Amino acid sequence: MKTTIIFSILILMIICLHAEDGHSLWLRNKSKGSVHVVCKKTSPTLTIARQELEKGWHGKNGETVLLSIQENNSIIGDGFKLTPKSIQANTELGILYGVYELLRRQQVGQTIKEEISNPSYERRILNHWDNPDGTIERGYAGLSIFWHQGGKSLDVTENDKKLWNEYARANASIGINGAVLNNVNSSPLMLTKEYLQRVKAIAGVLRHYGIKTYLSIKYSSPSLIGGLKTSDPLNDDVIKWWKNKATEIYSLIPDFGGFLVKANSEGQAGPQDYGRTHADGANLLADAIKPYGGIVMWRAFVYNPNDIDRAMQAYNEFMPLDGQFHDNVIIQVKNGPVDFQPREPFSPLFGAMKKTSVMPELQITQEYLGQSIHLVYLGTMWEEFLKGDTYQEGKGSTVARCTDGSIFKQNCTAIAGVANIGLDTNWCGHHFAQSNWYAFGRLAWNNNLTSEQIADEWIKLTFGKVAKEKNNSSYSDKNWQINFLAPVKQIMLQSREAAVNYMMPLGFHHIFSANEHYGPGPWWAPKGVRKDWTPPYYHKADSTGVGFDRTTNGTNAVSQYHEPLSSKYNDVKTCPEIYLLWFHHLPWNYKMKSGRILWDEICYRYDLGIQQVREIKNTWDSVKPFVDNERFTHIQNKLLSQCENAQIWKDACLLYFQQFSKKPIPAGIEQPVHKLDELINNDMKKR
Ligand code: BDP
Repeated sequence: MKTTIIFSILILMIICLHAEDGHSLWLRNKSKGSVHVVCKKTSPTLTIARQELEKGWHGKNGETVLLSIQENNSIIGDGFKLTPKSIQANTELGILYGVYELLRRQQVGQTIKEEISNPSYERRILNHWDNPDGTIERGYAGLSIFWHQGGKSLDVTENDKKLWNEYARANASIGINGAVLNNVNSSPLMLTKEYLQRVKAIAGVLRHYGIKTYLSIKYSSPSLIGGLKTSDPLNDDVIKWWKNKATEIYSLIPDFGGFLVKANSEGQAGPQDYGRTHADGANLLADAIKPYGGIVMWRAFVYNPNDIDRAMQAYNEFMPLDGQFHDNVIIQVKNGPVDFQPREPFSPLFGAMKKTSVMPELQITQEYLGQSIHLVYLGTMWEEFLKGDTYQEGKGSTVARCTDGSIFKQNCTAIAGVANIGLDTNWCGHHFAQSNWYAFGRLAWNNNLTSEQIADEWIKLTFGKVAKEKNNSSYSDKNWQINFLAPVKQIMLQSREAAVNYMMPLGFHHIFSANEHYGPGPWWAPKGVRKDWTPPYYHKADSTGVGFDRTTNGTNAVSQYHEPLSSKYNDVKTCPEIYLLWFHHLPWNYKMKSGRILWDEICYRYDLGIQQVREIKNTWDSVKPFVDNERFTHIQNKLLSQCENAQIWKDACLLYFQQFSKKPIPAGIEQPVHKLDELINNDMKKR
C-alpha cells in the first residue's frame, strides 16, 4: 500500500515536472548556484532585481555581484553598465534591466565584457486592444488579462494581481516599460471613476517592474460621460473637462503615462467633427496632462472612403500639420501605409515629419499573418522595416534612426506593438507567437539587433532547459545545436517569407476575406460596402493585368517617398519585385527578372509558399526528440492546419486570378485541389 502511494506520488511529480504548458515563456531557467548580491539601497524594484539574480544565477557559484546606482554620463535613461560582476545604472529600473541582461547572457552562453547598454527608444509600449467586457479586438489568445466578467465586476482579485505580476515581470525582462490597457476603439467607460479605480490597481502592480500605464481615450468623452453639449477641442468647457480629468487620473496614478488616441478614423469621433484639425485635437489633451509629465500618442491611421488611394492618406493629412503639435505629442504611425499587411513598404511619414515626434506602431498580434494558428516569426519583418532607408537626411536615414532621436532631436521617442496576449495558459495562443512578444521588446530596447540573434536567444531560453533534461545536453552541446537550435532557427527565419508567398507575394496586399482577415477573399466586394474595404480595390485584376498603379501615371503615391526611392519605385525596372504589384499595374505576360511571365511567377510564388510551409512542418517533426511532448504536439497540430490553409490560399488566389489571366497554371506546379466556388462559399476554417 505504502509503496503504491509513494510510486503514485513519484509518477505525479514526474508528470508535473514535464507538464509544459508554455506559461513560463522565456523565463524558465533556475539558478545553478548561489550568488551574493551587494546593493546599498533597498526598494521594491531593487528587491526584484536581487531576487531575480538569486533565482536565475548561472555564473560562478558563490560569486559576489555589486548593484550600484551612480550617475554616469554615458548611461542614458534606464540604460546600464554591465560587467560579469557588477551592474551600474542611473536609475533603479536600469539596475533591473541590467540584471535581466546579465542573466540572459549567462543563460544563452554569451560572454560579458565591460559594456554600456542604452535603450533605443525612451518608451517601449504594448498596446492592448482590450475591451471593458473582456473581449479583445484582434485577440487570438483568449480573453483580456485586465478586464473581465463582461465588465460587470471591477473588483480586483488575488488571481488578477498574480497574473499582472507575471505579465509585468515578462515585460521588464525584455525592457518593455509601458502598457496601454484598452482598445484604441475605446469605450468612454474607461475614464469613469469605477474603471479608473481598476486602472489604479493595475498600475500598482506594474509600477515596481517599471511599467507605466496608459489609456486609450474616446475623443467624444466630454459629451458622452461628462454631460457637455460638445467635445470641440477649442470649447472652454471641454478644455476644463479634460484638465479636471487629468487631475483626477494623476491623483490616483501619479506616474500615469498618458493617452493613446484614434480620432477621425474608421468612424471614431475626432476634432474634425467640429471643424478642427488633428493638431487642435491632440494639443488640447497634451496641455491637460503636460503639468504631470504625460504624453499624447496620436495615431496617424486615418483614411476616408472617397480618396483614390488609401495608402496616401495619412501622409496627406499629417504632413501639412508638421510643427503644429505641442512637444508632448507624438504621432503614432503604423509600419506600412495601409494596415499591418504581410508585407508593405514603410510608411512615407517616417523621416518626413521633421518637426514632430514620430513613433512606429507594429502589430504583434498576427491579425493578417495567420493569427494564433500560423507559425510566423515577425522579427525578420520588423528588421526589414527598421533598417529600411528613407533617404530623408541622406543615405543611412533608416526608419530606426529617423525615430529613435539619432537624426531628429525628438522631444520624445517611443515604439508601440499591438499585443498578442490573452488569458490562454501560454499567453499568446501559439507557443511560437511568444517569440514575437519577445522580439518586440528586444528590438524596442535595441533597434540594431538582428532578427537572427533574437531568434537564437529566444529558442535557447524557451526550449533549452527541456532539451537539456531530455537528452542530457545543453546549449553548448553540439548535437542540440545542430539538430535542434539550427533547424528551429531556420524555421523561424523563413516563416514570414513563407507566409508572404502563400498569402500575398510580389506586392499583393489586403486580399483577405472580409473582416476576419484570416483566409483569402480576393473576390469579396458586396454592393454597398466601402470600396477601400474590399480586396478588388487593392489588386485591381482585370483582363489587361493586375496590381495597383501608384506611379506618376497612377495615384502618384511614389511621390511621397524621398529620392532616390521615389524614382526607384516608380520605374518598373528598378522597383523591387517584393513591392511590384504594390506600385504597378502590369500585364499578365510582363517579363519578370526570373525570365517567367508575371502570371507564371505568381503561380510559382504561391506554390513556393506551400512548399516552404511543408518543409517547416517536416523540420518540426524532426526535432521531436528535443522537445517535451506537450509543446511538440501542440505546435505540430497547428502546423498541420497551416499547411492546409496555405493550400487554400494558393488555390483560391490562383483560381480567382486565372479568371482574368486566362492562362494555364504552368507545368511542374501542383494543380489546385480545391474548386473556386467551394472556396468562395466556405470561408477558410480556423482550427
Ligand atoms: C485594423 C484592425 C481594426 C483596428 C484598426 C486600427 O482591423 O480592428 O481597429 O486596424 O488600428 O488593423 O485602428
